[in-house]
Amino acid sequence: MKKLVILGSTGSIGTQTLEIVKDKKGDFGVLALAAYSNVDLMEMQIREFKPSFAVLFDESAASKLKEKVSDTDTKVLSGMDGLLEISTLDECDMLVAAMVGMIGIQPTIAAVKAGKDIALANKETLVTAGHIIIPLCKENNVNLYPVDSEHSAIYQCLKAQDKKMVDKILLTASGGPFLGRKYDELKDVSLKDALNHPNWAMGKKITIDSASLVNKGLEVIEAKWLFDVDIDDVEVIIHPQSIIHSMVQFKDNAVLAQLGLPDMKLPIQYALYEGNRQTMPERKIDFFSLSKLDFLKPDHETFKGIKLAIDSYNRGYIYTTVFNASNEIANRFFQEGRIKFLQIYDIIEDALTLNFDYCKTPSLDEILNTEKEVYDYISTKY
Ligand code: MN3
Repeated sequence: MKKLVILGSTGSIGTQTLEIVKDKKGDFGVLALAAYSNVDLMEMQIREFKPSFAVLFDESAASKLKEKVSDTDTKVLSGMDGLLEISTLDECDMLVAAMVGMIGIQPTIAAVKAGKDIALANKETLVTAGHIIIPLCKENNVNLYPVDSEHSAIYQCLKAQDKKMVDKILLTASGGPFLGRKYDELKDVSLKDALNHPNWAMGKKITIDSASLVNKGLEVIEAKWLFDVDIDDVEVIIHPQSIIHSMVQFKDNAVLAQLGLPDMKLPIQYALYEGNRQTMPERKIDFFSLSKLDFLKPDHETFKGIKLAIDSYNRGYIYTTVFNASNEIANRFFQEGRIKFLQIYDIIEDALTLNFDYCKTPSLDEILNTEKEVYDYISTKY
């Protein structure tokens, strides 16, 4: 039985991970669960999965939870200390890193240092600290299994292939709910419009990131780190039907693709089983009901998310933190109704004018300090 520590258990990936744990009875045990502040769902998960530990990052939510589950054997912890403690538990076999945002960096690094395999859904971690995490994984013989659907697809396409013969990673993108619109047509889009993703049911943050294509920008950098390719060798292809989850083009011009209906269960399950196939009860593709598959070039003038990500990466790794941190804040401000959709780009562009020339390969402390500096800068200005 593989013992899991799940960071972000109340989110979209976390709850689907627990569904798989339930379906595959006996294959997995839940050692610890962590979430930001959702007391009620965490209580239900504790009662159902009986973890030894549960963490709520928010202190007051954690004390509420502590009272509610005082009749159980689950020990309740809080804050970053709690996350770090459960990520390095001796009995842990795999860390499912599915928290949203840069909060996942420290626990993920701690788990890697403790030699834990990682199922990685928290792309922000790799985007901002890939230059630290990837070498650290090699050093500690840690396997990193991508949960992001595109990266799982690429991982599957690369299996049993000669990595030296990779020509290009072809990263597909649905284009989100605003596909086909021009810049001026996005001025007054609402939160509800942005959350109306055509194909994928996901958490709010990533759904908005998909609408701005910032998510795809983050995924380009994520692919660069996961598959050790040049960032220019990752090409984004808009594929509105989300049937092809990504492709790899080889130097003999062969292209391998992974297809499936848009369903995160497959990439999650594939990661939990360390890249081994298992049965899946969900729906299968009916090729005869697919009328066509479309492929389009991204409109970088309207959706600046990809370009901003690549530019920040090329300027020095610290700017991936600036890019990501400013987007996290802008994304939250948009959810709170404080800014308009297109201001997400303005805020990122504004943050990227800050000067952090001191570090091309920042340390963890420099990343965390820069994150804080960007948060403060944006919060006081907007
Ligand atoms: Mn994705």
